[in-house]
Amino acid sequence: MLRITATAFATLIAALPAMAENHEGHGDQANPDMMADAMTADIAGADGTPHGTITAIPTPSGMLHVKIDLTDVPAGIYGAHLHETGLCEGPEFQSAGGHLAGEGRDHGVHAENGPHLGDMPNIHVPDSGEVMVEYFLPDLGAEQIVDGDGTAFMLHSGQDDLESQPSGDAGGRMACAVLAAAE
Ligand SMILES: [Cu+2]
Repeated sequence: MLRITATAFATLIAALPAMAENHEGHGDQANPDMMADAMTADIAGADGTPHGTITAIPTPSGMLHVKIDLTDVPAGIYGAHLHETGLCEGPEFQSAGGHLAGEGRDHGVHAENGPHLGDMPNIHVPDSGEVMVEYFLPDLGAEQIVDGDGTAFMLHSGQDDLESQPSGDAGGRMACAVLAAAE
């Protein structure tokens, strides 16, 4: 028992200088911590009802790791996207603009030039009203999330057909979260 503890302690001590060095190493980039930091935001309906959280984590692979933890949502199948403007103004949430699309790209994985950078699979919410999902979004880094207009997460009131332009015929905008605020 004592031996295991001592080994763990030694490992921690050995790791400390490396961690410190890493932090300093980031200093010469324009936005040192932005690249690696997770962004977490509260998801809310137009009336302010909380519906959970979204966390977006830029990764060294160039993919954005997204975790969505939904609460208090009626059972159903809902489209989910990242939208181009980080502004959630009810009741329609039109302030969030269209999808975070990417140059020359169409909506949906079933479209020839799809998907948009911010397209995600539909979220299937069970009777409990709670579900947690994780997605990987290719070619999406921190610089596209934290741009001048910011980025919003949008949960729609209908199912995304993953093909119709420009937004998958996913119905209205049910809940929104500001991942990075519009400047
Ligand atoms: Cu959308």
